[in-house]
Amino acid sequence: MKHDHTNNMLDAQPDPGRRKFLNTAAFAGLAGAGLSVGLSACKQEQAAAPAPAPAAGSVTAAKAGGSKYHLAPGELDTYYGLWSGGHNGDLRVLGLPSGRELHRIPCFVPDALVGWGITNESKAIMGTKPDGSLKYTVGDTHHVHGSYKDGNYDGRYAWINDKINSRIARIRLDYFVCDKITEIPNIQGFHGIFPDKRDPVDPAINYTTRVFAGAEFHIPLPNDGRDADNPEKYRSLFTCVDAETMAVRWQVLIDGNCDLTATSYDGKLAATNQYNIEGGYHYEGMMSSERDACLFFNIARIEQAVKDGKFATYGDSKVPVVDGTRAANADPATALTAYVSVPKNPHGVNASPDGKYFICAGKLSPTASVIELAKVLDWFDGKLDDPDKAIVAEVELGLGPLHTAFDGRGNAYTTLFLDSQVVKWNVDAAIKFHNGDTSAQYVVDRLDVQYQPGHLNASQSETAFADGQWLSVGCKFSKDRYLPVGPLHPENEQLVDISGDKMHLFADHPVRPEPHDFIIFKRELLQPKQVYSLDDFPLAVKDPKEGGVFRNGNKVTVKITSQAPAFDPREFKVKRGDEVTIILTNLDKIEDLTHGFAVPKYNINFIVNPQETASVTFKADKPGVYWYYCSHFCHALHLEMRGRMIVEA
Ligand code: K7E
Ligand code: RUQ
Ligand code: CUA
Ligand code: CA
Repeated sequence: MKHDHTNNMLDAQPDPGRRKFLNTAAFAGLAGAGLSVGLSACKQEQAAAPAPAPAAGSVTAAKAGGSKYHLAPGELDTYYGLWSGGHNGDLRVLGLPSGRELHRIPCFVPDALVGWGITNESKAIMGTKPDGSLKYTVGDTHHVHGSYKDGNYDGRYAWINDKINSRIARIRLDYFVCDKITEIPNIQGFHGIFPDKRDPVDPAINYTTRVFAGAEFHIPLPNDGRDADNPEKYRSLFTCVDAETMAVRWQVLIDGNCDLTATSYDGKLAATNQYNIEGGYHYEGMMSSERDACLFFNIARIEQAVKDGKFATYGDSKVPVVDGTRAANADPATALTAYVSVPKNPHGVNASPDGKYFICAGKLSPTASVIELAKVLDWFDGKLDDPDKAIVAEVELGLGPLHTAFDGRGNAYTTLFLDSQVVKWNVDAAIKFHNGDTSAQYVVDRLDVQYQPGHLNASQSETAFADGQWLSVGCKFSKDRYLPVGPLHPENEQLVDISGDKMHLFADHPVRPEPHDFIIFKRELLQPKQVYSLDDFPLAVKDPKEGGVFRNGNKVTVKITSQAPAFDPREFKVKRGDEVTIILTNLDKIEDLTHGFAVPKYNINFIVNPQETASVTFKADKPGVYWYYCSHFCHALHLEMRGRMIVEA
């Protein structure tokens, strides 16, 4: 691909020697080059830059005992990272700056460690077919975002999308568990997701009450086999889900498609970037137009339209669908939507922490578009004659710009997939440059990353409290950066110190494929609980005396408690053909004292954390003796923690 560097970017171009080398890459040579580039950059930076001033949660505060970039044993990370797990279908918790993976939270797919998809409780959240089996066992998570209060994360929830089956999951951040999953009707390819940050009507509600969802794939509506070959019937919808009930509140019928999603700090606007306004079935069609769009939604007007009954429904779904198509929304006075045109096939729309701009990057255009939200509102108010006039800058950054993060000091950081770079640029300078001041040097710095970055995010970047300390870059290809482990490579999450003027790459963190988006925030924003309360579980067996076998015809309930190193009861009998439900409560109260419950040959294994209750139901179809045993190491007598299930012939 040819690239014409027309503006001041030459100053900030990467070393041409290295780029040439990459293009002619021999594997062995590449390894050496990557390593030496990393090390020499590191040395220069350390020699040149004075240590930044200490601040709570800052780079320097993290160093305490060890070096600036290394946590000594026993030191805790200063930031949490919530990572999507891609088609693992999970959500991961990383500690930063160490990059250590601390936890995986299963949501859309079964997980053998905790018994997700095995226990009745998790199956009820995941969704089952009439025969009780799981409705889906695959997932594809891309984007994770937290709930807000006063412009910052409030530590209540995180939400994550499932692209493959159009599901949205909520994670409780007190226990780090998924507590609800909703399948969104009428759509396919649910990709972008973003919580709102404030109510557009009631300013007292300065916290998240809605979550927005963008549908990437257009499908015939209704999708019942009728109109598969009629392009006119192919539609995409933008969806609003209630943050508390997780019910779908409403949907908007749009032209084109959705990709990623962003919300404004005042609660008035949500937006999605669109790359397929052409309605193409194949990539040639999807990239035939020179411009696509960033589509804005006027939330208060949409909700008024729903109240006024101006909606349709589709198929079996009762969800109200309002009309957000271009034709129906040409009059700003009543428009529910505004289509701002942006260059070819954008990927990513991100809200700046000052609340002023959404930035849309065009992956097939070397540019980013800066859209001023006040001007979008002006258009809705009839004060601006063309929504495209809300674009206050459209500047060239490099090849394949995807996602943008912020440091809270007026700078944006955009990944360049094709250039394998992160470019740091100044938003105000970009606006000046766009307005004709060609001396405005908006590119501040460039950093080569290894390799092909997709998402990136900076600490606190998606809040009004972006702190400009760390930038993590999700490199889709790690190539030579780790010991080879066969054909499947880990991805490379590179951590960059952005506390100074220059970006400083200082660590590679391998992650199991294949995360997309993530958020990074200060650890003090979460107050996780480490022991459950028995009262959280309606089925809890609160006292060992309540345990035992309870028969109702051929339905048998077995109530069991665990206290290291024994289950109580230690044995029970059922009859062949019984439908057995085991309810297990862990009465241990000590932090970190988790037990497992494994039953050979019955495909049962799950854990109960301190004071947690879980249940499983199965058919006792194999007579014999089955030792149920604790599968989670808990005690010196952990191996002895077992009992007999006797299935009588
Ligand atoms: Cu957020 Cu990977 Cu789904 Cu961009 S997407 S890279
Ligand atoms: S036993 S501490 Cu399975 Cu050797 Cu484990
Ligand atoms: Cu209980 Cu191991
Ligand atoms: Ca397009």
